Amino acid sequence: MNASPPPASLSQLVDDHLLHTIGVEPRRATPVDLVQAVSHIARAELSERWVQNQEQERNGKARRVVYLSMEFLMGRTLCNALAALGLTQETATVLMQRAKSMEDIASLELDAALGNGGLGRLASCFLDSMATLGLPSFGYGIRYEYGMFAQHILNGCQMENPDSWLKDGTIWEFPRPHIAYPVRFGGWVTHENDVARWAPAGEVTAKAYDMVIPGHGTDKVSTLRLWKAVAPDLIDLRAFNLGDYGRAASTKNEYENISWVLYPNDSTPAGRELRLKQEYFFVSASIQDLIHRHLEEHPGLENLAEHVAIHLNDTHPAIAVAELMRILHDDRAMPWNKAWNLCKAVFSYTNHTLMPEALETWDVALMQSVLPRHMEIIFRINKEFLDYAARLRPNDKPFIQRLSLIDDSGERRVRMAHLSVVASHHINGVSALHSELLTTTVFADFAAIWPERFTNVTNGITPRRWLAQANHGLAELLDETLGQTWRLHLEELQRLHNHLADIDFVRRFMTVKRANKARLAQHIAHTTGIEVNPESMFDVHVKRIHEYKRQLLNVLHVVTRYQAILADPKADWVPRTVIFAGKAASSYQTAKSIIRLIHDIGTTINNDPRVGDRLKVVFVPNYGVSVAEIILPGADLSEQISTAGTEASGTGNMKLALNGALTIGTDDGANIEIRQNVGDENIFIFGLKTPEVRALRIAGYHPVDYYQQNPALKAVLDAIASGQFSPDEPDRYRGLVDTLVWQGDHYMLLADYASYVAMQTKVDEVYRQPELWVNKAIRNVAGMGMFSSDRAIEEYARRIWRVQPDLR
Ligand code: 26W
Repeated sequence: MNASPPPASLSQLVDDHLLHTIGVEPRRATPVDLVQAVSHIARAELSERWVQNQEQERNGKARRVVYLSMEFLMGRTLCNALAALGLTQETATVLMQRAKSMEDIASLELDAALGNGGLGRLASCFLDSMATLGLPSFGYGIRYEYGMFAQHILNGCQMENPDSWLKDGTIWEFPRPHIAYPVRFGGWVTHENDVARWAPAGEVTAKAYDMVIPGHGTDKVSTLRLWKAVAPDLIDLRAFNLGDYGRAASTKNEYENISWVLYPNDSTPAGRELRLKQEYFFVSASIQDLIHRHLEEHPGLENLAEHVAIHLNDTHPAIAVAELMRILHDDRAMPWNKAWNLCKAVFSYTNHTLMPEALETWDVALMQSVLPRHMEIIFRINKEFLDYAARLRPNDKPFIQRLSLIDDSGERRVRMAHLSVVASHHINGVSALHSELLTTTVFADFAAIWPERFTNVTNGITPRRWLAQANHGLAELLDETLGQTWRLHLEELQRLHNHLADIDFVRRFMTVKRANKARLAQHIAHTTGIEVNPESMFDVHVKRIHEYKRQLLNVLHVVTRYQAILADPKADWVPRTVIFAGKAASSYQTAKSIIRLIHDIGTTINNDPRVGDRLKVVFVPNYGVSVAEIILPGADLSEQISTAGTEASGTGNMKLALNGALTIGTDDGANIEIRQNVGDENIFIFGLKTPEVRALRIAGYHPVDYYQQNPALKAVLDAIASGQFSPDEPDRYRGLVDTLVWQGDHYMLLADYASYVAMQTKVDEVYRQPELWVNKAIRNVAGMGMFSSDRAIEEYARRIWRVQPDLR
C-alpha cells in the first residue's frame, strides 16, 4: 500500500505550504488556507504519480481506453484524493491539532458539477474504477466555466443560479499550456480528383487542463483531460492592433463561449448550434490528441485500433466517427475502406436512454453549415451502409428508411444513435432489461443485422465514494467485521450474511444508521428550517425531477397518507419523513411545477397540528454529489418508482441499497438485478411490468377510469386540483392533475397508484419490526457486491475494449 508521511512531517508540510505556497503565517491560517495547504500536499503526490504512470504507459506502449463524455459529475476531490493516497488519518490528526475537523475543512471545496445526472456521475465512477484497476485510460470532456446550476428555492419555486465553480480557481487541475489544438468550423468543401478540401470559416483553440484521478490501493492514476476554448491569438490581435478593442473582445467571446456552460438538460437535446459546436469542439481536440500521442509511440496510424479503444458515452460525442474518418481519409490519405474498417475496430457506444425525445438528432442544414465536410462523410457512410442493407433485404424500403442515418420524415435530421451503432463494434445498454429493450425496440433492425454487436453491461458505482467516503460509520463497522478489502472487492460484502445473527454487529449497524439520520436531519434543518424526527422512517426520493421518474406518484401517496391520518388519527401510524431532492431542467415547466407542489404539500402537512410527528415532507435543495453523500447514508427507504421500461438503469438505487436502505420500486432498470441479488423478500416491488405497460397502452389506457373507480385516488387528485394545498392560487395544480386524469397520464401513475399505496402499507408493517427491518437492510448491503463500478469496468475491459487491467 502507500507509504505516507507520519503526522509530524505532514504537519511540517502543511506549514511549509501555508508559508510558501499560500503565503500566510501558519498560526494565522484560516480554514480556507488550511484546505488549500492540505490540497497542495495531495496534489503534489498526484502529480508525481501521474508522471510515473505516463512514463510506464509510454514505455509499455499500452493499449488505452479513451472515454469520451460531455459530462463528468466529479463532486469534491480532497477527501477522495486523501483516501486514495492513504493520508486520511494523518490529515485528520493534523487538522485536529489545529482545532479543525476534516469535515468542516472538506466542505469548503466546491463540487465540480460538470454533468446533469446519472450519465455524468457514471462517467466519474468509471474513471475511479479505471484508475483503481490500473487500466490505461484517458477521460476526455469539456472544462465548462459554469457547471450544473445551483438550485435555490424561493417560495417553493426552483431558482437557478450560475455555478461559478472556477471563480477562485481550482487547485485540482493541471493546466497544460503546451497541449493545444485548433478546432475549425463552418466554411465550404471543394473536391479535386476525389480529394476533399475543407476551407473552414473559423477556428478556435482547445487548451488542455488535466485532472488526475487517483486509483485506490495502487499507485496507478487515470487522467481526465478537459478542454477549454480559447480564441486563437491571431484573431484577437488583428482587431486589437487596429485599436478596435470592442470587436477584439466580442470575437474572443464568440469563440470562447463554446466551453462556457454545461447544457442543463437531461431529457431533451438542446438542438442548438452552440451545443453542436461543443460536441465537435471536445471531440475534435480529443481525437487530435490521441492521434498525436499514438504517433509519438508508433510510426503510423495503421495499428491505431490495436492501441486505442474509443468509447462514446451516449451519442453526445458521436461526431467523433466523422472526425476520425476525416483525419484518416482527408488529412492522411488513407483509403476510405481501410479508414472505415479502422473506425469500426476502434469505437464502442453506450446508450443511456430509450426515451425517444432524448435520442439526439441534428438538423442536416445546421450540420452542413457548422461541419460541412463531416456532413458529407456521414452521407457517404450512410450510402454505403444502406447499400449493404438493401442487399440483405432487397425491396424492403421501410426497413431501409428505419435504418437510415438520416431521418427523412420531415426536415432532414441526422440520427446520432444510428451513426454510433453503425460505427461501433459493440453497443451496450446499462441494465439487463434496458439492453434487451434496446435490441427489441429502438435498435431492433440493427440487432437483426448485427446481433453480435449488442451486449449488456449493468452500471455500477464506486464503493470508495459511495460507501467509504460518504458513510464513515458503516465503513468502519465493515472494516472491523470483514477487514478493509471490500473497498476493492465489493463482493466480499456477501460475508455479512454470517453476521446476521450477531447481536452486537446488528446493534452497531442500527447505531450507524441512527447517526447518519441525525446528520441528515441536521442538514435538513440547516437548509430548509424544518425539524424532522430521526426516529421516523426516512423515505427518500432523490434524482433529477422528471415525469417518468414519477415523483408525482410519491406525492399522491403522501397526500393519501395525509388524508388517512386525518380520517383516523388514532391508528398505529409509522412516523415518516418523506425526503425529496433533485433539480428540474430550467425549461421543463412540469418538473418545476412538481417541485412547487412538493413544497406546497409540505407546508400544509408540516404545519397541520393534527398530523404531528406522523408525517413530514421536505425538499432538500441543490441536490448534487456532495448533498447525496449526506442524504444517501441516512435513508431507510429508497424510492425507485419509474414507469416500467423507462429508467435505463438508475444508479441512485444502488447507492441507497449499498448504504442500507430498502427499495420500494417498480420492475425497471437495475431494480430488477438488485432484486435478484438481495432476494425477493428484501425489496418491495410493485406495479405494472414492462410488457404489461405495453399491453395496456395498446389496449387503450383510460386513466379517468382509475380516477372514478378508486375513491382514495379521486379524493387525492381532487384535493390537489381544487387548491387545498395552494389556497392563494386554487388553480395552480389543476393543469398538472389534468395531465393525469384527462390527458392520457403518459407515465401511468394512476394505473400503478393502488399497488404502490398497498406496498407502502407493507413497508410500514416491516418497519414496525425493527429487527426484521435491519435484517433486510443488512441483506441489502450484503447483496450489493456486483454493483461495484469495478465489476462494470472489468466487463467493459474484457468484453468490449479488450484491454488488460494492469493489476494491483
Ligand atoms: C442531450 C440531452 C441529454 C443529456 C443527457 C439527453 C440525455 C442525457 C442522459 C441520457 C441522461 C442520463 O443521465 N441518463 C441516465 O444514465 C444513467 C447512467 O447510465 C442511468 O442510470 C439512468 O437510468 C439514465 O436516466
